[in-house]
Amino acid sequence: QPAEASTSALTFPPGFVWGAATASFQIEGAVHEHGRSPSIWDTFCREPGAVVNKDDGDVACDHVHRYREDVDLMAALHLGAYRFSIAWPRVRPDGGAANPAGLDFYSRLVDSLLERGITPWPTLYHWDLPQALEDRGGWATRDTAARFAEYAVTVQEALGDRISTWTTFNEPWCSAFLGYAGGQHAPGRQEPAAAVAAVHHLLLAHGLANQALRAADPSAQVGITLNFTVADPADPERPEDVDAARRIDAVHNRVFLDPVLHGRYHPDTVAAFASRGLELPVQDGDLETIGTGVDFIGVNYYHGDAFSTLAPEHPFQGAEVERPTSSPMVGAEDVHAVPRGLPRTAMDWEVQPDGLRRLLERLHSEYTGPAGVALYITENGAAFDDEVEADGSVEDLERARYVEDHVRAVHAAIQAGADVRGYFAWSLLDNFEWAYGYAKRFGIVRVDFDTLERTPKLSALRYAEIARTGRVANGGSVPG
Ligand code: GBH
Repeated sequence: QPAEASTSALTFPPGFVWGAATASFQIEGAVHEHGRSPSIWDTFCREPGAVVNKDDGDVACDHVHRYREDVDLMAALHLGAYRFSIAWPRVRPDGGAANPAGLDFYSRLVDSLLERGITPWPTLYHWDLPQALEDRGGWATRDTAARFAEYAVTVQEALGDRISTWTTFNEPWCSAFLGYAGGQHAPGRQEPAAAVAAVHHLLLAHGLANQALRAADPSAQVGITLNFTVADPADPERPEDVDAARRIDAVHNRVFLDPVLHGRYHPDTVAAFASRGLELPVQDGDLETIGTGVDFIGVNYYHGDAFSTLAPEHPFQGAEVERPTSSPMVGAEDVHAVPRGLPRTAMDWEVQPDGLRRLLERLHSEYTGPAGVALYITENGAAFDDEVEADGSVEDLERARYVEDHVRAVHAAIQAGADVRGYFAWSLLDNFEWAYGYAKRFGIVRVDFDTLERTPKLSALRYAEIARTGRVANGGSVPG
């Protein structure tokens, strides 16, 4: 194991943030407590065939009742920050009036983090839209953006005195395209026109909330987290594949990057949607609102892909769900992800740390650098089939290596000049992995879903050393 044997270490800049991330619906449970109303995920879980094993979020990690224990765990792991999300249906049930009991939970969570010197990093939306708002059209409806801005103000008023950094949305790509076009995620609609409308309304909601948060606290840092795919042509010599990668970039990455950072939609994105006869519902002034400056872009990176217009002989395996779904790649439905022979995780996602370095360098040079906007890795991690030893420990060497290899890739991007200021491991805990239910484990901490007992895995202990020292062993060249 030459990586571990090496004596040299890579040192991160002082102040670099080391954290871990979770999301409300994936860990909280307590879905009926203190006035929380159903979200689109509560409904979707009851849809036949939508979630593996018919799993739901009713108990999840029971974090609402165990948050103190979880915060203790974070402190033991030397985490400097904790990225969590706030459940809109807990704070404004049915999208209606503010609910003090729901807000109080987050207030207590924030206080216990601060008591242990852990910076709270809240995200306002990680996919749990109040069902009542979906019943009125959800993100396909413009009004939802205005409702979101009201909700953001409610949270700001309750927590703003203790929060320095806000993230408006987590991965609006998933909300729009998996939720409204592909149907893999709640609300499970398969209407490309609704997905394109959702893109614009999610962005508008981000812009309105960004303005409201800044007006309430001019010193607050506000950003948005996007999920990226690093799109390579499967065969760089094949013009159709080069074009396929360009179109995936347009409908996956540029679709949110350009409006947020350049105040316009990229022509490739507009063209991709137009190829399906679809148009973004832009009204006067929207792009100015959406383009209101941000302080950072949160980067969620799991894997890249090689793309081709030719179907691969051995395609990636999708979710083992029974419900029929469609392509989420509106305007690029003819494009296939082609396995390259790289190692894969339990999600069947290719492990390619160097994709993260390339992504960060590209974002910095093309989008964030020129605007003076910082980058944070807000999610990175992997599902593997963990084995529990007789003594209850989990020696998840693959996950530990995944994290360390990606941390080294972040270091390389910083060396190349990218302004990256933090890294959050996904996830603190094994949790409800959306359409895969509890069947896929991303935690650096194991959760026994019968006893709800938490046990740090080897990956947690190794990550804690990185967080404590701000250094990672120099593993030599980054593979992939
Ligand atoms: C993140 O999303 C989520 O923020 C988090 O809640 C989740 O638990 C975590 O990652 C692990 O899944 O095959 O065309 O559907 C995952 C982002 C975006 C990664 C879609 C896989 C597949 C593209 N995902 N991508 S497609």
